[in-house]
Order: sequence, then C-alpha cells, then structure tokens
Amino acid sequence: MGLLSSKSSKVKQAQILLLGLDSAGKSTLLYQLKLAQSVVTIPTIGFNVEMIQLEKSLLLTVWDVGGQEKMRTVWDYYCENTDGLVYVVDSADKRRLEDSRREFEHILKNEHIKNVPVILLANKQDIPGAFTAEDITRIFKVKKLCCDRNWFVQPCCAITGVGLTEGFRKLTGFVKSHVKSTGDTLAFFKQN
Ligand SMILES: Nc1nc2c(ncn2[C@@H]2O[C@H](COP(=O)(O)OP(=O)(O)O)[C@@H](O)[C@H]2O)c(=O)[nH]1
Ligand SMILES: [Mg+2]
Repeated sequence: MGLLSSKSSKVKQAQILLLGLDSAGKSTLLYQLKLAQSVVTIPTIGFNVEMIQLEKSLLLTVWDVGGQEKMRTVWDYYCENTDGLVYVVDSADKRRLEDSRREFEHILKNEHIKNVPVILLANKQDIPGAFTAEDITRIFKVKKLCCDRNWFVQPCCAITGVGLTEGFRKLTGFVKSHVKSTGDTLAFFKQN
C-alpha cells in the first residue's frame, strides 16, 4: 500500500465482494453508484473493480465478479481478504430465485468470510410483482444463515439508484464495527 507522505491523507480501504447470479444487476448498480447515472452494461467476463467512497475515512474497493455459472466456481477464491459481502438478487426472477438462494447459502459457508457482514440487495423493485425485501429475507432464510454476522436486506432499483446508497452506507457501518471487533486492520490507501 506504500508509505504515507505528509501531503497525502490517510484513508482506510476495505475490500468488498459483489456477488449474485448473472443479470441480477451487479454491474448496473456499481456504475450507478459510481457515476450516479444509469448505463448500458455488457455481461461481465472476468471482473470489474470500482472504488467507492461514501465517507471520508473509508474507501470501498468493490469487486464485481461475473455471475455466470462457470464464474461461480471462482467466487470462493475471491473471498480471501474480503471485509464485506454484497449479494444481489433479481427479485423479479422467480424462476432462478432458488438458484440464487442456493449460491448464497454456499458462499456463506466459505471460511474466509466467516462473520463478515452481508448486505443483500433485493434489486429490481421497479418490476411489478417483484418479491419485497421481507419476502427475500424469508425465502433466503437470512436470519438463520446470517446469525453469526451483521446483515441487512435492502430493497433497491439499480437503474434509478433508489436504495443503493442506503445499502452501501449500512455496509460501511458494519465493516467498521466488524474490523473493530475482530482486531483486523484495514489497509491504508494513499490519497493525494
Ligand atoms: N428493471 C430493472 N432492470 C434492471 C435493474 N438492475 C439491472 N437491470 C437490468 O438487468 C440486466 C442485467 O444487468 P447487469 O448489471 O448486467 O447484471 P449483472 O450480470 O449482475 O452484472 C440489464 O439489462 C440491466 O439493465 C433494476 O433495478 N430494474
Ligand atoms: Mg455484470
């Protein structure tokens, strides 16, 4: 991370893993957060990475790993050094909801993210008939699966951006208290 020069300000950096099935809306929400505007996305091959700073002292490095079936096998690998997990659900995709739930359950078993805070984004709330955040909480058995960590289910719409900042702010708070409670240290990022 480099040494800090007197001119640079100290900003802590947290690694955030952004997961969810393909087409859940991960890339859209990342760019929406970053640019505060909706953009046309292309299916993610490999990964996207963006730095998001919602408050002065903490920079979130968000890794958007592709959600296609063949990419899901590498999710485990990305879990190392993760300080927070954001799991995106297409709340209107009733056909693949069980697939998404199963992948969610699987990723939570990863040793590297044990106790790491989780934000579940119940995305695509603009689509009529979409499951609500309460529905997703129940269907995904979040209370049970996340009983060992801080968690929150945030309804959102990645296209308009509604709910995104709230979800990531919640995450920022959780990450800070997680780091404090585990005695882990976050890397410093040099900002000039
Ligand atoms: N209606 C609606 N469509 C969305 C929303 N978020 C993403 N999409 C659309 O869903 C498709 C997949 O989005 P993308 O961000 O590429 O998904 P990813 O595979 O998870 O990165 C795109 O056509 C997006 O425009 C949302 O909140 N509402
Ligand atoms: Mg994508």
